[in-house]
Amino acid sequence: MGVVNVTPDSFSDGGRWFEPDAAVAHGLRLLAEGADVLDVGGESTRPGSQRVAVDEERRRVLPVVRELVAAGAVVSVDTTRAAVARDAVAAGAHLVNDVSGGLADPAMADVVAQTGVAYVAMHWRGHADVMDSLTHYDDVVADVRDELAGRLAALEAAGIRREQVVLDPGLGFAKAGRDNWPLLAHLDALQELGRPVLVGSSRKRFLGHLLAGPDGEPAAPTARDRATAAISALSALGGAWCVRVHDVAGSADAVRVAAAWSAARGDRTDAGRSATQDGEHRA
Ligand code: PMM
Repeated sequence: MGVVNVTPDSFSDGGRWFEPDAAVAHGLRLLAEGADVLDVGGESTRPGSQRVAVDEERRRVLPVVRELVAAGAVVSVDTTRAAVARDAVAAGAHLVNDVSGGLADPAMADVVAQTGVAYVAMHWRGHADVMDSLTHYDDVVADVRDELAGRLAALEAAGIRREQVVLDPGLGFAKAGRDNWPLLAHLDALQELGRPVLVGSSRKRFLGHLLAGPDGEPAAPTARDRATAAISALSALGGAWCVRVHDVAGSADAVRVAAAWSAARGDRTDAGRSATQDGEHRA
């Protein structure tokens, strides 16, 4: 899944693809580099960021969704708002990627149930302005799994079919840096919930700290792409269904390596299988 942020302020690429034409051209480049899905978002979730108005979010994402769909892409809309999700699906989006897992907007579940699209439910505890104060866990892997299990049950109770849902541990969202590694190392715990798992580690703060120089200064966001690709390979081997990344070329190679590796080991795995081949995105 390649990231197309139509925002002036996302933490790693804010402003670069803010004009619709630039965003579409970027999306097409990511497709050529091997993306199976393009994730179009109009609201930054960087720590501390403020919300954008719903009309502005619509104005940013809808033309880009429309054009990328017309170009034949499988498109996901990255939004926590039911109204934006509904309009994006009407514009042709195939997936709704909701970093709040339905918690930010009580109307989201209805839109997903009614449209029948695939739905990424990410682990979330609060908006970007407060999430860094919501990082207490007794056991981060068990707590995130249990909170996602609760979400899955609530989404089903709201009329969404289980088969529509993809789960995501929400790396960097209400997580201290150290919390992200056990979640990655124990993707199997999330898979116990019986749904495909999406991993979004790309360029995140915890990688900046991992790759800090001798002066302790975190590596810059674009200097985190090789580490992101390493996580893509390991996530694919760990059974992830999808990795959401800014630099598609590196992760597409990494996922191919993982697929060849597990094939040689004789695993039955989904690593390297295209999301567009199996129709899972249409659930
Ligand atoms: N991370 C970001 C945005 N959307 N969606 C999902 N499903 N999972 C993530 O981890 C995730 C996401 C933040 O990254 P960005 O600002 O670079 O888009």
